[in-house]
Amino acid sequence: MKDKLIKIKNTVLDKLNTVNNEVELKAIDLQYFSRKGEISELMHHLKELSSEQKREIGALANQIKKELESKMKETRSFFDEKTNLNEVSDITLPGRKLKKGHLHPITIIQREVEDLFTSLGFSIIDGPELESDYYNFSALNIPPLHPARDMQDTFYVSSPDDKKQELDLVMRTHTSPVQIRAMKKYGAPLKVVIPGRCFRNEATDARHEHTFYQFEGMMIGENINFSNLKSLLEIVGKKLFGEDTKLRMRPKYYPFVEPGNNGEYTCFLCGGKGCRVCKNTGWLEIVGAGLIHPDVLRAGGVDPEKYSGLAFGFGLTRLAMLKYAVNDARLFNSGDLRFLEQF
Ligand code: FA5
Repeated sequence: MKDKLIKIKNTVLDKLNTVNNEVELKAIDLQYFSRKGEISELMHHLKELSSEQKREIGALANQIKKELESKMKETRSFFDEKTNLNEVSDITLPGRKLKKGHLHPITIIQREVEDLFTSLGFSIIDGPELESDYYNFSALNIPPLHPARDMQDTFYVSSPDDKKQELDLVMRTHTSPVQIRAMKKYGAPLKVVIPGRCFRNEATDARHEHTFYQFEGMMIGENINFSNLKSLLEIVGKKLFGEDTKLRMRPKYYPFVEPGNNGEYTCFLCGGKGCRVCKNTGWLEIVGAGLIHPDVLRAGGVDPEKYSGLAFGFGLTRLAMLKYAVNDARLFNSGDLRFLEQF
């Protein structure tokens, strides 16, 4: 009888593990668990046993019965759940539309400018956002205590090894430090663009964010001169703002270029007549640029006697503001979907 009980147990467990539907489950229920089922039948024969056997086999029979009933209950609730699910899903209903993500406006404009420069043979490279004081300032001719540091105050960070708190790491204030890194890594001649995020300690307003994007470019070769810079910036202006766009270059001091200048384009909105966007000047200040200072070439390991270079830096955030007529730079990092969903 003990063997029979164990055989029934194994058979029922096998069947419950492979049962496919409720009809098959019902059949198992009838065959084994009903009043006239195989388990009840077997229990019936208990009375024929000696009292000692009754105690032993009875206990085993009860334990097996409990175990099988619990497995039966579990299997039944599995099918019940399945049925419930089937009841609530109406396959004729139209599907729920999944919201599609899209590119951030600054990414859109970054890709547009990248496409232009790759078509002109430039490579796109990257650099660290947490930069050394040396690359961000000193190697670019901005030594400690140089007044140009005031224009680009930033967030100074101490590294765990910086026991003396020398604060030699900074959140980079511009993409220009990558000029030095690129020269050191690739040498000359070189044609690269460097899009990236920058940080400054600003009293923020509609035109100044603490976190913003720049787009740097540099070209080094033999006989690179100011005409190369001018024609390159002209091409960019026409691509970004239309064929009629004109460029004017006015002197501006940047310690890492000589001569340095500010590139301005005729306002794309009024065509140079003067309007709200260009503050009635007809011109939009878009890019800082110049010929790379010999000291900077040297810091990058490039011989200024043999090579010369040009460099420029656009504010991508400002470009996006102009292109999409956004009146506050702070909106780009706000994470506000009412703003972002418009692009
Ligand atoms: C620079 O950062 C230079 N590295 C650019 C450069 C590169 C000059 C190569 C010469 C050669 P400037 O500080 O002017 O320059 O910043 C360049 C642009 O970054 C600005 O014209 C502006 O569009 C953008 N910018 C600067 N600060 C902010 C800010 N707080 N918020 C938004 N955009 C900013």
